Amino acid sequence: MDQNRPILSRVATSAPDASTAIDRSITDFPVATPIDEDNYFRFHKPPPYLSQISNDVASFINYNHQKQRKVVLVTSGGTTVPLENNTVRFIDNFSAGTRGATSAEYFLEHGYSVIFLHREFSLLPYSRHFSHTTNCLLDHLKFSNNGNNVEVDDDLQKDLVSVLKKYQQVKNENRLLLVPFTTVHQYLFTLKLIAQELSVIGSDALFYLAAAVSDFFLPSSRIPEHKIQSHDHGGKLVVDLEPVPKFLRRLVDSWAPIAMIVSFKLETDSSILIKKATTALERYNHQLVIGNLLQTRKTEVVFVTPNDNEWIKLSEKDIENQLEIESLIIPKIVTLHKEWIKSRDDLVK
Ligand code: PAZ
Repeated sequence: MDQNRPILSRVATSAPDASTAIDRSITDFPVATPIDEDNYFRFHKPPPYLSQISNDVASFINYNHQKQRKVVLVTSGGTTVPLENNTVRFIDNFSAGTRGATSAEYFLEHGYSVIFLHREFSLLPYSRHFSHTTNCLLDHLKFSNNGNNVEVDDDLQKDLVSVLKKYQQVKNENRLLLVPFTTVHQYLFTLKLIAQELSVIGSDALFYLAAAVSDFFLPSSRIPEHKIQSHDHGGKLVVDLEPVPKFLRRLVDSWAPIAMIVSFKLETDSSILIKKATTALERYNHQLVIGNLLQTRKTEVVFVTPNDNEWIKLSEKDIENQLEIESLIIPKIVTLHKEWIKSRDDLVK
């Protein structure tokens, strides 16, 4: 048998069947008001580990600010909505965290320090190159020294050396902080906390919100403690969810009012993408919405600003050369962030 043959069937079960993809043309929920914020954070218990994250984030920001580095918060991966307190079942979404993990690497290459708020066990910067689905490391190792040591195959040496060098440098310079979440609830509490910590560095902070955050959730007052039994409701499970308050407006207005904020808008229907992205920009009053379609998100995105829609697309050649679209997105954002900082500085002169 061929030793190098992968043991994983390389089919993509998460690729959507367009005809069954969801249609999100329904009207958006109202933005969160200070009262919604108050109620949400008052009636839901904060995750027990929040104070530890607070310390880690505060010292990371402080250290990097002293080094005069800009700090970007990259959110990545999908949030879950638990249906039970002792969670056996939960609602999830498709996001693997590719956009977030890839973007984080390009921000690091551009000198930023990165707080990576990610779904636990989703893709991470650097290690993503050798994840179980892309390039399983075990498939590229061989024994040496009579089976007492292992070596990496020649074909992976170059890539591994290059990724490892970047990873170690970033670690040595203390420029990457990984902060996990699983549920939408943990995500919101942690986002608020990090935003408030980042407000200390004003316009040097950048928010790059690429996580796929649930639109619906089950309030804690209605979550059963134990596993729902199949006979509980006459054999049927009817789930009645509430809309997640739209906290982006609170982030812009109150949590980090001087930072630059970039959000993503995902749709499946190309005919509504620009309209939804433009509406988001108007409602939340931030600096940039990047629109993308589920089906083409790895090869094209659109930058939607108050005056302009600019498409960024990989060419056939780029795709052949395995160029990542984030290598085109991030330099543009770095430029916009510089302009943002300058405009804020000019305001106070
Ligand atoms: O994680 P991934 O690379 O598979 O997908 C990235 C994405 C589509 C979740 C992201 O680009 C995005 O659009 N995030 C925002 C989703 C939303 O509209 O809430």
